[in-house]
Amino acid sequence: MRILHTSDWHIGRIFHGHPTYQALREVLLALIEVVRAQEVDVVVIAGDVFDSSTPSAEAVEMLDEALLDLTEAGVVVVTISGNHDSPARLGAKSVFAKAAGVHVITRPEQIAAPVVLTDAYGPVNFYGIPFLEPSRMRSLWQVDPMRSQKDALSYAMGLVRADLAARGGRSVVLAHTFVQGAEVESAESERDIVGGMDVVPATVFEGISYAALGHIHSPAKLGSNLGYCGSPLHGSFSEAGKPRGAWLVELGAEGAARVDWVELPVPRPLTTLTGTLDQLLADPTHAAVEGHWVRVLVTDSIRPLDAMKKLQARFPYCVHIEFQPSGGTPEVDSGYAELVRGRSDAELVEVFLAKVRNGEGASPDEVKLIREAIASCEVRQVLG
Ligand SMILES: [Mn+2]
Repeated sequence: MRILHTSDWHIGRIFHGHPTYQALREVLLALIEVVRAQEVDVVVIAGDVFDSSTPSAEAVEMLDEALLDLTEAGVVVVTISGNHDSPARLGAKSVFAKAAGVHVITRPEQIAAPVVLTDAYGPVNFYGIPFLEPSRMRSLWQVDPMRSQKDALSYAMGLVRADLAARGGRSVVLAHTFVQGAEVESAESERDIVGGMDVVPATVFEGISYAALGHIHSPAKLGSNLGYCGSPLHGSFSEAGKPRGAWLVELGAEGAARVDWVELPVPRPLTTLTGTLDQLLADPTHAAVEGHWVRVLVTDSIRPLDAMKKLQARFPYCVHIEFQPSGGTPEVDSGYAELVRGRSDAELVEVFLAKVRNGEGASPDEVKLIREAIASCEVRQVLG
């Protein structure tokens, strides 16, 4: 049996203000090509199908299209809800989806009710563990302690093992959680979710033929039969350069016989450029990345005017600027209190400018502007 492991589609995600539907559609079409070319039998999606618990109409439609394409390619689909998904929304109409071979597992009650598929070597049990919130599991399962992901996943895997012992056969587990060993691949785009390092030891998946993990957005192989495949699109600049793809798992008589990485296209790579504004706008070596998503670290000692507008004239997908003046950012030292004591409002602005511009104070024109602006505020205050 051939299984393609993908996860964290995050349909509907906004990347620095830009929708990602078209880019994701392109990658998913490539994934469907892989499914056909590699004669995949089952596609597993390990959670965070949508980016939002209230997906837009376009996001819902996009998932329907992708699932329809997959079923038309002749595969069975098994998926779970991740922490970004609303279990109720993702699971809506799942009874009908099931009739088409799309198994959507969003409720903890479904953990020990595997999707059983059969190949020449017998049954393969697909267990889906949707993202679990320990505090909610405590009341459902009446188990103590139930405080961490480790507690929740250990208990869930106990349910899986008990069911598997009774059934026999090979097993694939889908889970959306942070498993130990993947820390290095943890990036900005999931760190807000991961929060504290509530990690689950990889040993909870021992004895399972293959564990298809989701939650970490870059690939991480944690053993011969478990790992993360990451998200189809880069979600943050910290993921730049990390591959995008899926794991192709060949299940033999005894379990995972081989696990191969399948590269998927990157519609628009991410690049970080560093330099002064003039250098960035002139340097011919940057021609190759003009169409990339670009983050720029501007090193001018004085913050240049209209930097974003100028950069976007050359790099239309420049989405983020950070100012890192070459002399370093001046420290607000203890002497600052002394510096501002007893100053007029206009003087305060001038002192501040000199401070943040490495000593370069306001120009005569700026002094005039500052004084006029402050005077007009003072007049308004007097008038009430
Ligand atoms: Mn995710």
